[in-house]
Amino acid sequence: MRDIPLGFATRAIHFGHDPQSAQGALNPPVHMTSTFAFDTVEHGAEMFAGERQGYIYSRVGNPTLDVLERRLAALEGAEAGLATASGMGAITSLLWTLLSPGDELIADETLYGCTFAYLNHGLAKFGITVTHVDLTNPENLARAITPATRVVFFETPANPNMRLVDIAAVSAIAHGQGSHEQGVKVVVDNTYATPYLTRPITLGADFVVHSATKYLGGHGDLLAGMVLGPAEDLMQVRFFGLKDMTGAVMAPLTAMLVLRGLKTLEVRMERHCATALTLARALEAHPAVERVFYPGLESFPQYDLAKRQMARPGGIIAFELNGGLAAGKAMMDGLDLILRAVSLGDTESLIQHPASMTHSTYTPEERAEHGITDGLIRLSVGLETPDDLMDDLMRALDRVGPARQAA
Ligand code: 3LM
Repeated sequence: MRDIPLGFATRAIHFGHDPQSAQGALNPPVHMTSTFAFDTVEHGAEMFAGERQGYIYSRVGNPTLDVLERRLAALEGAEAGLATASGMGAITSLLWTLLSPGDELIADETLYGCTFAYLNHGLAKFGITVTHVDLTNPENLARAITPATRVVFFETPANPNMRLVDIAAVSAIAHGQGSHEQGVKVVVDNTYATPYLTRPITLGADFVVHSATKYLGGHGDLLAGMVLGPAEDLMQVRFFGLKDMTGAVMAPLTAMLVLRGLKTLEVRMERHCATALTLARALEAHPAVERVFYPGLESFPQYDLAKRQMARPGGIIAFELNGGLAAGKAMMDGLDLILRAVSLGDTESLIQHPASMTHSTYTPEERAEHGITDGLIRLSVGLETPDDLMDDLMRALDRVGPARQAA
């Protein structure tokens, strides 16, 4: 191997698999097995005791998942990775490992709906204090950390309103001020950005979680999650959080599909981002649109941070119409090509209404407090011909009016 670092796409295609170890097969074999036979009883016992390397049972490890875990770790700049059955499986397996009753978790104000529910309705039930802090100003974290704080958790960009958090600034504060002897761990949900746009661990974060259901898989045909972080910590997540607490294990066939998705992550993200910027500009110029939240627009409140922290501004746009929710519903129902569906990061463009769909796990009061307005619309820009998406969107907007002036 060359000793100069390999590029992102090269790692996404090759890292962690040598065809010569698999009879020349370009793709890693899919190990469809639940269990693994031991040479001798003694070897099996040594593996259980952690004194011998090897596979035991696919809830603990599987060679196909291994390739994916090592490959995504290489893309995120992490020591190790862990594959899970879904994004929620990744978040729950990690946090059940890091937290105990009496501990505090500090989270940003805006989070994906089921993450919010898990923290506030789940963890909180088991004696863990969940405190929401506006992390768009990192100084707020310095004021909020207490001796009980163990974890800081955020998304950037956040689902669904696109707010950003400065990963380097928040990590510096978390690591400098945690009075707990083990320090405050920073966990970043990197689902929206993907490692192609942002690598939180290289900016100081301790762990990254993903819904690999989204851009990493990329084709809307699977549910998957990933945790990335220090190898020793991930061993604990594997042998406790995943093995005993959630059992949220990724299937080998899913690992193969995520590996296939990763191969084209760079070219897909380039196209998602280019089309999203074009659509965001057109939305901003349309008289029916009140506000557009897209990190690539000069009007975006954190435009400078976006330029510093993201290689490109991403493939998701959030916006509100002048006519509020009623106009938004009429506009979404008027679309012919863009599909009304939750999820994101797929080849198909998907549009949805967070308040009644992905973020309906919040009460209306909670949504108001956490920056999720009723009129907000989320568009995940797909890989269709950009002009077709533009036509569909503009036609639907013109119908709810006021229409654009003829050129
Ligand atoms: C959605 N999001 O449409 P899974 N973290 C983030 C996410 O966006 C998601 C998860 C974790 C959506 C799913 S809503 C019913 C559909 C930032 C998922 C959870 O467990 O793989 O779905 O990931 O916004």
